[in-house]
Amino acid sequence: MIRIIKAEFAKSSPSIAEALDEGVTEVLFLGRSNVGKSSLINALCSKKQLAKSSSTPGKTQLINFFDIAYEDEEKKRFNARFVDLPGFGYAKVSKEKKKQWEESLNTFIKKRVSARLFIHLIDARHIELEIDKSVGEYIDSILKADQRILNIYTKADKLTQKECSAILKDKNALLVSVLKKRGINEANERIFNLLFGKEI
Ligand SMILES: Nc1nc2c(ncn2[C@@H]2O[C@H](COP(=O)(O)OP(=O)(O)O)[C@@H](O)[C@H]2O)c(=O)[nH]1
Ligand SMILES: [Mg+2]
Repeated sequence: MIRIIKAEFAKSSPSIAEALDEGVTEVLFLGRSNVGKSSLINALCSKKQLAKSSSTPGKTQLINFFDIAYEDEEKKRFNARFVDLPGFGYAKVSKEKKKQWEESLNTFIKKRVSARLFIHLIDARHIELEIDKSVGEYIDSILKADQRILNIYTKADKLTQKECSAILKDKNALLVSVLKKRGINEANERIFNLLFGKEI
C-alpha cells in the first residue's frame, strides 16, 4: 500500500507572486469553499491539524503549500507537494474582490508548470452546480500534456446508498467521507499512481 510518510506545512502565500518556487511535483486542490478540501488533505496525510479546517470559510485567501513524501511497497520514497488553493464561490466577499481573486487563481493554475494533478473536489450532494461545471471546463481548457484531472466527491456520509451507487457509475469518480474514513486509502493510491505510476 502507498503511504504518506511525511506531510509538513511549507508556506502560506497571500499572492501568487509569493508562491514557492516550482520544481517539485505538485497536486493542486480546488473546490468551492466548505467542500471539505482541508479536511481531505488532513485525512490523506493522517494529520488532523495540517490544513486548517475553518468555520469561517473564505475569510483568508491564502495558497497553502505542504511538503509530502510517499513511500511505496518497496520502501521507495517519492516527494511531492500539496497545494491547498482558496475555495471559490464564497458568497460573502464583494463581487469585485471575487473577480480579482478568480482571475489570479486562473493565472496560477494556468502558469504553474510544476502542477501534475488537479484535484477538483465536488460536494457529492450537489454534483451539477454551474460553478463546478465551469471550473471543470476551465481546467480542461488549459490542461497540458503532462497534467491530469481527478474529480473527488466529498461528504459521502450524507448520501443514501442509492445516491452513492449513482455517482460510482462513473468509473473514474472517487467518493470519500472524511467523517467515516471512507475512500481515503483509495484516494491516496489513485493520486500516487497519477503522479508516479503507470496509470495515465
Ligand atoms: N459530513 C461531513 N462533513 C465534512 C466532511 N469533510 C469535511 N466536512 C465538514 O465540512 C466543513 C468544511 O470543511 P473544510 O475541510 O474546512 O472545507 P474547505 O473550506 O473546502 O477547506 C467542516 O465543517 C467539516 O467538518 C465529510 O466527509 N463529511
Ligand atoms: Mg480549507
